[in-house]
Amino acid sequence: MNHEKDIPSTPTGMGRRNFINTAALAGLAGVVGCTEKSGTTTAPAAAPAPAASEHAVPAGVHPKPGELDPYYGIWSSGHTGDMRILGIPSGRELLRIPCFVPDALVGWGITNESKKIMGTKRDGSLRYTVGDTHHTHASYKDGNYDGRYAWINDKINARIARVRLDYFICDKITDLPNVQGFHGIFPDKADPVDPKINYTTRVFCGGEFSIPLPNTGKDADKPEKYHSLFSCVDAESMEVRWQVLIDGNCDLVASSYDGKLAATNQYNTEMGVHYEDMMSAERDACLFFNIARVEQAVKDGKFKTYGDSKVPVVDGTHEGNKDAKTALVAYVSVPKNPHGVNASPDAKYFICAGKLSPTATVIELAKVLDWFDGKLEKLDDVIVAEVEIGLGPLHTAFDGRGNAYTTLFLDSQMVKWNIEAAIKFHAGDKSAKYVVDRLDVHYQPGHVNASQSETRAADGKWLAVGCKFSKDRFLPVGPMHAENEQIIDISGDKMVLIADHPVRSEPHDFIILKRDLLRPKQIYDMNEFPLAIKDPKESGVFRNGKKVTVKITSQAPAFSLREFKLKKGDEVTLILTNHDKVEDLTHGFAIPKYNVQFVVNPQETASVTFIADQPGVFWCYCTHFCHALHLEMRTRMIVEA
Ligand code: RUQ
Ligand code: CUA
Ligand code: CA
Repeated sequence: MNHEKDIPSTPTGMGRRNFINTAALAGLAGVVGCTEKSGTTTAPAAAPAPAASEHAVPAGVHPKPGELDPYYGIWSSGHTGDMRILGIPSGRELLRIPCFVPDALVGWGITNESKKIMGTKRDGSLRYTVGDTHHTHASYKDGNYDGRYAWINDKINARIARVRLDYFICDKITDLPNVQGFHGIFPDKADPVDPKINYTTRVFCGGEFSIPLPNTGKDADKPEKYHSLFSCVDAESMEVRWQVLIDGNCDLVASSYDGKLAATNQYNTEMGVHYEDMMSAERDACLFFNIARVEQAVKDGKFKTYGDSKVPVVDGTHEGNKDAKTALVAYVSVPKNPHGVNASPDAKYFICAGKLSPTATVIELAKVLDWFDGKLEKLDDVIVAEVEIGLGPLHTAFDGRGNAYTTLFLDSQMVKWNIEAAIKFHAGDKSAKYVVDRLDVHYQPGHVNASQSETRAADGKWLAVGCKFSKDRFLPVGPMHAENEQIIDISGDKMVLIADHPVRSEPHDFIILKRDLLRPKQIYDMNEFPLAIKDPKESGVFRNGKKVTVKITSQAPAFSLREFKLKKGDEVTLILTNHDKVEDLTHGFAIPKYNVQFVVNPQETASVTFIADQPGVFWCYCTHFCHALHLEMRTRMIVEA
């Protein structure tokens, strides 16, 4: 650190910066809602944030026309319920992948193929049309992304979706049984037992809201019945492998590089069912799951099931886990209502941010394993640092050079701090200056991630900060504001704010990965679609009583059928295969008054089923501009009365 003089030493005895107790929560709520930025804090004077204009914009931030971004960003979208793909560092949005919610552009929730993935009720309508995606992570191999899959949560309906990263489409959605408020998600990075499996085979999911188990409506007033489940989903089959019943709740999730440990931070050890109750204790917990032991317990038949679910549920409660040598779960005490648990790229530490405590807690994984082995007597000794970093710390990213970057929601700042220095400070060396830099962001950051952050290949180039409030940073467009994702250059000692970009509300977590880790295909393989119409000559109307199949192909600028005839009341399944093989040659298919619209990408097949209940002539037309004769690309659907 060559700029130590600029940075004040770690503050001690800052009254306002001590743990925020319940009495201070009114103030917390105020700061969230108002435009004033932590004006009352006596924050350790951060080095003044340089105005972006003082710095030359490094080459490559805004790609020149035709240039590509060096990184993909995989973004959650919050309550728009989709996944977004961005180019980083430009922040250009390239794609939205509908997962949990319908999407008119591509016909997600309209085609039979997408409805099958989303799930339907008996009458064929969608089970759910809302979603809330917060956390997305991609599959690993050898500690880095392998470009197979990404997973994303739906907090509202406790579903996990998988996205294939070859085609950037959602291919499976699984319900987590007996879970409400499914929040954090993290794939494992290796198998705890078989060292040959050095890639993701499990995805861990945290259930945030405790509910009575089973949730029958009878036990609302029996606190002892309320529990949360930590779930493990098979990465390939997407079936729920097992769940762990815990005391308190889960929030976010992390996994270790050796596959032996997964963790969840927990803000409601109080098991409060009212807002105030959840903040009554000074400390909460970060739970560590011993994955090999959990799976052994399942194998040994030491589990229960709840309600209709067949998923084995093992006992991870305090009561059942007192003896370290047999414990499945370790409850590590961390300060008040922690948020975020993040794994450092050197594979040594998990970091829990304090949220209602101005601290970050560093937990050494080797010591957690020692505790499980009976070699460490006091579980508290797994904590190697608990240091003050600023107000409202939430999420942490890493640069691969030993530094952590934590969002300070209340301070509207990013703080860069050095993990080994923090450990030294905690051990008693008060001269260890662990805070390296502070930078104001705009405003109130929630999530943060750095390029390749939670991989062994963390490269310390870019930091993206998900600011929850944009306030005055963009042209005003009425009451609903875009959020502000800020791009910060972290390649030097000081963080440098490079760019703002607006995002439609409201993304949470995201990852940033080198573009060559993904190998997307831009044309489908026709064989992936069982209904593919391989030869345009197979097109036609095929009747079986009232059930009618219409087979059509598209090839710019025409559909294979110029018209097709139906009778009122027919149950129609229309199958469309796009025979174009040219990259980017997508066609659309819309049927007026029938609420049908979808696209077929090159070599893709999609189908829709509907009742021909309105007689008349309906011009089905291509919605996706494909050719000079795009407007002429139509076919007549004639429904006879
Ligand atoms: S959690 S700030 Cu899902 Cu932090 Cu979003
Ligand atoms: Cu085909 Cu437009
Ligand atoms: Ca609490």
